[in-house]
This record gives sequence, structure tokens and C-alpha cells, in this order.
Amino acid sequence: MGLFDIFRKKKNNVEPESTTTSESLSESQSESLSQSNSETTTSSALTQPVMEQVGLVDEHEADEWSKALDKKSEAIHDLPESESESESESESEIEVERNEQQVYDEGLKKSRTGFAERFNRFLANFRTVDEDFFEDLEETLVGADVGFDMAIKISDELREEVKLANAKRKEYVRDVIIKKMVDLYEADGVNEDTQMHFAPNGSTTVILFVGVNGVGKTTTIGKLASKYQQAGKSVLLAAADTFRAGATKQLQEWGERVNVPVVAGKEKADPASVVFEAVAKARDEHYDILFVDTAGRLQNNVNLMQELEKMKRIIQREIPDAPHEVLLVLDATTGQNALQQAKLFKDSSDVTGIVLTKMDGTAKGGIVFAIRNEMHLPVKWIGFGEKASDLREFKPDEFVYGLFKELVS
Ligand SMILES: Nc1nc2c(ncn2[C@@H]2O[C@H](COP(=O)(O)OP(=O)(O)OP(=O)(O)O)[C@@H](O)[C@H]2O)c(=O)[nH]1
Ligand SMILES: [Mg+2]
Repeated sequence: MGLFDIFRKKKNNVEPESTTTSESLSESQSESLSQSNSETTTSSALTQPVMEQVGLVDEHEADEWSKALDKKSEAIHDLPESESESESESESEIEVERNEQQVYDEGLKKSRTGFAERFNRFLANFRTVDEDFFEDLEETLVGADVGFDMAIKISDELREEVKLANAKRKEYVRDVIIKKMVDLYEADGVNEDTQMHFAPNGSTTVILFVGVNGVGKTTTIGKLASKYQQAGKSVLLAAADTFRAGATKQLQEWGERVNVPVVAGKEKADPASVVFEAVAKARDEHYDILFVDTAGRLQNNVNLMQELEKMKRIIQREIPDAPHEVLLVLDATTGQNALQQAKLFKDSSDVTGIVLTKMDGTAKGGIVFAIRNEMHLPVKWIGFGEKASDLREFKPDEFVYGLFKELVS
């Protein structure tokens, strides 16, 4: 069975891992929160190897996999007619998950189709593997935001392989390129830790949000506050962006919307004083999670980094193992600019993970390759809209499958 039969089968019949995306916290995240253990858990073990997910497997494996898919598909489609309570319950659960998946797919549609269209345009021009081909390939990859380093790496690796194979068929060339990208992505992701980390049982988890102005820090805090609050956790917000007029009010509005209290200071107050007050309150009143919103812009970047450092020191003075996460928020539509920001913050803020926002806009999905390849930072959440529900835990392998599945006609 060829690659595209497998793709089509997965696309048209049943998509096992994609139907598992759920609006609520994932099992793993709820578990790690309820166990409240701060141990580092790595998620490098993909639920299913990425290669297999996008269908790039050998024939025997492909056969096995497709049999398994058939079985799963039958199991879903051949549910008995009888309407016992648990069956209808599980049917409605499946329905909810399907709707969830639709919302997610719809949200990511633009960035996915943009990626595929770019790639298809490149392939449409394919005549032969010559210098122009490699130039076009590099241009296409850089244009899709996979990053300069990765574009060159793929192009270099392809040079020998494609020449050796005396490639003439467009489909062959396409498959080799996709395989290279997926291989590199998988290799770069070994030991990547995409889990959220929480404080040990009973203590407060502190999560600091950093990033330049307008990327979506405050919005992401609102979304996450809603998510964890709905999961039964007590959540407190700290409005430590006292620099921008209106920033505190914006967070307070989110607090009201999702029913979570907010600690705020006076306008132009020292952000560190707000953080101090919030951490003390969260600790003394036993809140499960404290989200700290920070300014995206101060007089200059040096001031911004110093301010973040100061906040961290204050947090640590009150809760020594905090902050448990420093999440860097990046606007995915800004492409290479976002990467530059990531470098700036990574160097000075001990970032533990990335939130990629605005994936519903003109973002090019390739940015996830660049982040992994150049930054070695895990993307932990993905935002695709302005509503509280427009946020999902990032699933690296599923996301990449989503990018490539559009390439199958
Ligand atoms: N389409 C879309 N818009 C988003 C998303 N996340 C945030 N936004 C919008 O982006 C704009 C900026 O978001 P904020 O949350 O205020 O960004 P911020 O990082 O807190 O900005 P500063 O406080 O200025 O540093 C707002 O209009 C949000 O509604 C997203 O995932 N998709
Ligand atoms: Mg803000």
C-alpha cells in the first residue's frame, strides 16, 4: 500500500489520535496537576511515531497499521443499535469530541492550508532536480517559516539522496522532502518536555507569562484560567503589567468573565509589589495556581528583562521552587520575528515553554519546525482565537500530521 492510500485512509475513515483532542485538560495534564508532582516528565515518547502518523512507513508496517485503523473504524461505525445508557453516553462523548476536533481543525485551517499551498506550488514547478530546484525548495521552506537553518539542512541532505536515486518523479521527490522534515522534527524533539509542571501537593503553582507586547499574554492567561478553573482548581491572577494603561483592566475583565479573582496595583505601581502581594495571597490562602501577567514593553528591552528578573526573585523569595513555569508567548503570525523574540527571552528568562498564539490567522505552520530546531523549547499550548475556549494543549505529532495531510489530494 502506497503512502497516499494510507493518508487517505487515515483522512477519510478514521483519525484515531485526532479525535482524542478534548476541550478540557488532557488526561496527562490533569493527572500531573492532581498528583501535583514537580518531577520532570518527558513526553518524547510519541503516542505513535510521527513517521507512522504521516504514513511514511514501510509496506509491512503500513499494512499492519491500516488493519488496525480498519478495526478501529469498524468499532466506531458498528456500534450496536441498542440504546443502553452507557452507550448513548459514550456516543455523546464521541460527538462532543468530534465537535471539539472540528473547532480545532477550523482554527488551524489557514495555517495548514497555507503551508500545503506553498508546498504544492513548489511541486507544480518541478521539472528536474537541478540547482534551481534546490533554490526553490529553500525559498519555499523559508517562506513557510520552517527557519533558515532547517531549510538549508533539508536541502543539503536531499542533494545527495535525490541525486543518488536519480529522481525523476515528482511524487518521489515530495515524499523524500516530507520524510526528511518529519525525521528532523522527530530527532530534534527527543527528550522534549511538553508537560506542564506543578508544585508538590498542597502548594501553589506559579506560572509567569512573558513576551513582547500584543502577542497574547493576557488573553492566554484568561483562557488558561478558565480551563484550570473548570477543572476544579482554585486560580488567582496577578496583574503585574502596570506599565500599559488599560492592561490591569483587561486582566480584570478576564477575571470577571471566567470567574477568577485578580490581584491588581495602582497604575504605574511597581510591578514587583503586585507580584509580592499576589504570591503571598496565593500561598497564604492556598490557591492551586497563580498566573502572573507581565508587561510586553517597557522603556527598552534591558529594562524589561531586569523587571522580569526582579519578579522572579520576589516569587522565589516567597515560594522557593517557583515559578514552576515561565511561558513565553509568541505570535505565530510574526514568523521569524517571533524566533528573534524567543532568542531574546530564552537567553535571559529561563523560559520553560512556549505558547503559540494566533494560529487562526496568517501564521505559517512551519514555525513549529523552526522553534524546535533552533530554540529547543517545547511548545506547550496553541491559541487559535480570542475566546476562552480557543486554546489547546499542543500535540507535536498530531500537529505535523495536520500540516502534511493537506498535501494529499
Ligand atoms: N485571532 C487571535 N487573536 C488573539 C489570540 N490571542 C490573542 N489575540 C488577540 O491579540 C490581541 C493582543 O492580545 P493580548 O492578550 O492583549 O496581548 P498581550 O501580550 O497581553 O499584550 P500587552 O499587554 O500589550 O503586552 C488581542 O486583541 C487579543 O484578542 C489568538 O490566538 N488568535
Ligand atoms: Mg497584556
